[in-house]
Amino acid sequence: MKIASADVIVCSPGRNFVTLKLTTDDGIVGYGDATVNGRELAVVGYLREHLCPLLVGRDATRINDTWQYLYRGAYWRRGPITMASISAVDQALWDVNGKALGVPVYRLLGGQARDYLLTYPHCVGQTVEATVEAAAAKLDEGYQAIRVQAAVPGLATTYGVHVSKHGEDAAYEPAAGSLPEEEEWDTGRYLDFVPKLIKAVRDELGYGFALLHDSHHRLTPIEAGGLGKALEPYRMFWLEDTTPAEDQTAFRTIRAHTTTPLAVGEVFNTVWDFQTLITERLIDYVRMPVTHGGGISHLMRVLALADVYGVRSGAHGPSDISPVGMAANAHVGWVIPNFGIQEFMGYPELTGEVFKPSYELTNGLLRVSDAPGLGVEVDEEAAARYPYVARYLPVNRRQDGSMHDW
Ligand code: CS2
Ligand code: MG
Repeated sequence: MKIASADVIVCSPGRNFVTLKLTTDDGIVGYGDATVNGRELAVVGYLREHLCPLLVGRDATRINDTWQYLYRGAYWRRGPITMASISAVDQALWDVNGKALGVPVYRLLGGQARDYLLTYPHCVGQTVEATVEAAAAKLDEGYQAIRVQAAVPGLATTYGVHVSKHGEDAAYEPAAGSLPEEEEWDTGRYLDFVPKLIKAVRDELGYGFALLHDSHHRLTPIEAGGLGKALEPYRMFWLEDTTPAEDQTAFRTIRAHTTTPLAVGEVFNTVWDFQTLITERLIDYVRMPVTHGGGISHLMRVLALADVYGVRSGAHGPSDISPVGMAANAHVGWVIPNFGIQEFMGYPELTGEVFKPSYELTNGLLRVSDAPGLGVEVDEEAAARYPYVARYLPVNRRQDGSMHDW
């Protein structure tokens, strides 16, 4: 079974997605997600100009060799663009091989290890009361885990809190065709506010569910340690991305000051980003998803290392990871011993016109289907109706005008 063609589909049904399509000489089609939010066309260029020509004619059954060829064979290794591109090839090859054998990908990965995947949605509000209300509504729907973010009093904008004209959480759907929105940040106000928000959620709704919060890389190590400590009474499931993610050693300081569980890695792309964090037991959850982490093959290796050190999975699952990437996350979660949780932010309605996943989300529990491969169909005619739209993520400035991490 040889790869006969490699094509890149770029579409924007509600938001931008980059999808690699591999077709074999016997007509089997496999898909892989390569979406890098706000830098989509860089991945398109990497795939179209540099990887697709290498793929045509290759043996589609040699997933491992192709991975090594693309990773070791490139002098310039790692980085989000390279690894999302390699990931898309890897996902598409697993999809092709599942379809060729008539089995879901999870069967090729060793088979089912659990009956469902616990997921968490986003609960946001402009006030503490509105956030508690949003959280209560999700718990009423049956969710057993929730992430809460609320507007910080005194700041014009807050990460993760954006109520669109439709009233939904559209925090990560940047305005089309414009320059990045500028958000405002003040660490002191944030640190004063978050323990109050989390306390209100526990006081009002109790402890019978997993509670998560995301700091989006905005704190120093000692500020993060202090926040983790302040949140200890509220038994968080995790505190996410406290410090800028480049610095693995920052977690030594954070860990020394708090027992609040820590999650990091949604912007990581290889096992090397986790080497210190995992082997020194500095984190509890790996946020790296299949799409940005070199594919199913590479994420499985990272999670095998994590398992040795008692670290579990918690894959990134925002709406900028396509349903193909979400399905790939789900197949990995289905088979590994150390599954923790899966983020499932949900998708704009239009996305469903292009991507038809067969996984099912019921009462916050995600189940993969027995459809061959990854189990996601892509309607290319529908994709053609929604061309790419230039969109940036926001940037962040402190009140004195200087840049801060977003
Ligand atoms: C966020 C992301 O889901 C999360 O935890 O941190 O939504 C992130 O901001 C976006 O995916 C960026 O593309
Ligand atoms: Mg995050």
